[in-house]
Amino acid sequence: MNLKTVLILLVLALATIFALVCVLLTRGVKPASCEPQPLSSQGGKHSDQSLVFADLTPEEMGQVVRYLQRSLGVPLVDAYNANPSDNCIYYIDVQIPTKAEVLGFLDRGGRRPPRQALAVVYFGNQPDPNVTEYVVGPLPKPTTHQDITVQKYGGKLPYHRRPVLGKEYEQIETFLRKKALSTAPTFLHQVFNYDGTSFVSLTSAPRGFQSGDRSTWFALFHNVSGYFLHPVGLEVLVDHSSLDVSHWRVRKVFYNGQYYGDLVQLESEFKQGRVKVAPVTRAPPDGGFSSMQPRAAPRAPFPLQYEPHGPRYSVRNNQVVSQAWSFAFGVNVNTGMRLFDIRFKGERIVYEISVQDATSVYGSNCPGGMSTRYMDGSFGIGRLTYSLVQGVDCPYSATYVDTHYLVETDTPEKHKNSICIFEQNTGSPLRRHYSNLQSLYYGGLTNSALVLRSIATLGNYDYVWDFIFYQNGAIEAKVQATGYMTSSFLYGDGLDYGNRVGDHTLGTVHTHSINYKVDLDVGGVNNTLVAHDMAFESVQAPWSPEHQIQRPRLTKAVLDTEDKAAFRLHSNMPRYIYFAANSENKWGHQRGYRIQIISFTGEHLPEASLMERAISWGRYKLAVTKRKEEEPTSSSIYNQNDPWTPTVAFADFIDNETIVNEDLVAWITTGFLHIPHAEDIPNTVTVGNGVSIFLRPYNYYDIDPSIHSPDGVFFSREQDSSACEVNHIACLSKSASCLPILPPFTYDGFQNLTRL
Ligand SMILES: [Cu+2]
Repeated sequence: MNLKTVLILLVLALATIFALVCVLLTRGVKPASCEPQPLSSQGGKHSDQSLVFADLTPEEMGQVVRYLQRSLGVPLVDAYNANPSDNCIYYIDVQIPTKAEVLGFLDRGGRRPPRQALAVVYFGNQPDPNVTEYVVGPLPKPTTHQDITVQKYGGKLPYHRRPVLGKEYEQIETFLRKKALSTAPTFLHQVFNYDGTSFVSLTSAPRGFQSGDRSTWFALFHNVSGYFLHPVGLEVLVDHSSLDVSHWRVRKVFYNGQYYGDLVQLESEFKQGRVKVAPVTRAPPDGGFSSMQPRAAPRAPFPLQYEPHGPRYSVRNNQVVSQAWSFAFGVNVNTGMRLFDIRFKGERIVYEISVQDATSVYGSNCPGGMSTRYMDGSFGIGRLTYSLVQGVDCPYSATYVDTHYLVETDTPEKHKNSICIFEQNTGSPLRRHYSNLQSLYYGGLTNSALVLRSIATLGNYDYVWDFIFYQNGAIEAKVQATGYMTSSFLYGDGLDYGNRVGDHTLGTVHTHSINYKVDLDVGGVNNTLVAHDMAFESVQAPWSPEHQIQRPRLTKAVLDTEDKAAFRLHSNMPRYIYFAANSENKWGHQRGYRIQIISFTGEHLPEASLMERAISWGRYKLAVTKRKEEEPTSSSIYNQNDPWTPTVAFADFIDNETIVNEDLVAWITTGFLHIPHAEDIPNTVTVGNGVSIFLRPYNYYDIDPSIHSPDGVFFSREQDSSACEVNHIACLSKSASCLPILPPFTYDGFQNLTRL
């Protein structure tokens, strides 16, 4: 055996040993220290009391449907198949009991409030078509229903305000294909090589200029993957206001900058050679530049997080509990995430924080684009919350929870794994100090935060909704936008309305505005709003009066009325605004929680606009009002299709009531301007497209509560920082040296969908 052979054998032997070790490790042979510890040793406890906030179960939804079918005394069609002239159940959601009832139950040993549902019914098959809202209860076996429409909205809900059903969109699509486009065969064939199926349409909204209108511009796109980026330049205004589908009409047609009465006229003028044509080559089925197919093969896996001893939080029913935090969560069909009874170390800080609406106002020189003011709550931020992909949408090992909805069908729909919960190590310190003066030591705390997330897909784009709970008692509500932009056909002065991002594609300028309801209860239900800021004062130096000092000084004010507590977007807002309790901390300061807003909003819509009142929450970056059961939301699903007579006009909430020592609610608007650019292709990225609000303790405690976190680290020069007893991080190489046992990848997000 020569030296070369010996070396080869040695290498082979080493490789075999290495492979064996790898196999053992990947098969899950691991030190015992990797086993999850029981949660009882981690802190908080679950309570079934939080079920008072729970979303309806599929069984409860079924009970309500059957009760309504039995009890309404009119024929009900399954909304999935309903014509505008039918009666149908639009949606069913939980009716959260009043705050007084809930607090009586949670805090004062009162009875459990009866469980009730809210059922929204379209009555198209009546002499006076309308939408009616019922409270149905008690669950699980309902015996009564009460019409609350007039009490809730101050009047009946005219039928024209109703959100458009999937069935109605389908009927419009059929109308476009069979009745409208079929009248321009030469034009469509010669310009687009249209084959009867190669277009898809995208709705705009609102749908007209005045109450009662239901005329929608539908922009046509090539039917390929990522079609939002493939406008063909043809848009059709469909009047679908009649409850009789056969009476629907085309009111206007737009093509490449020119307007026509209908497609018949467009066809005729085309044949006479009077139409300025801009042919668009059809993209490949994968969309070409709009395809989301990765352009590179995967290489080494991306970094993963794992929990060496298993999760340090627990999810049971609708409640999350961690060492320091607990809260109840749910999803409103329309508005999306809602959290209740948020407690830090057992003390309630927030009664409710919930998304209220998300709007986008577009500019364009095409009619669909220029008239689009989407109010996403009307399309259903909650119901459009779909299955999350482990490892991309949330950490691979997050806890995933299903949600159920009953919307536009009599059968509950399950969205599997559509909420995720995880504890995230941000990889940076929450606080730290290295001391090199006087004595040598280090103290620090890893910034590990508990996160609740869902992602809603509203047509073209996706909103990532996060609620983040930090170890210092702070809460962050964060929203990030991603997904496809929507686009207009590029012609003429299009570049005044956005950037060109494709051969014929204009990325159109638009706003994103989001409104949150934050019902803080700081040290009790009744709070006062206080502002602190800083102003410079000029003073003579006491020791040298001939010299001036520009000295920052605190300014303090109690904002005692709703008007003083409503801050317009462009007004100066004190930099520190907080909800103050009736109690003081050890240092004699009112205990408080501060509201801090990270936002880049601009004007939401000029107030001269006849539809501005429908989104008048957008006037204010922050408005604090006295909490009222009659003012549960800042927006309404009925505002989208009749913004000219808004069903809920937030501006009316601000009527200068006194808000000293009252139960207060903060309505917070955040958002940003989006001028789509080349790098929004194929998708808008979350980086830089996120905004958030923070709720942070302000003299609420006597000291930063994170000092009590068991994650803290401290060692001095005199100590052996590599010793486990001194520094628990030094144990990691032993206690966390195992491989995480990852569950297999699964995805059920394409099942159970009732309609695309
Ligand atoms: Cu955008």
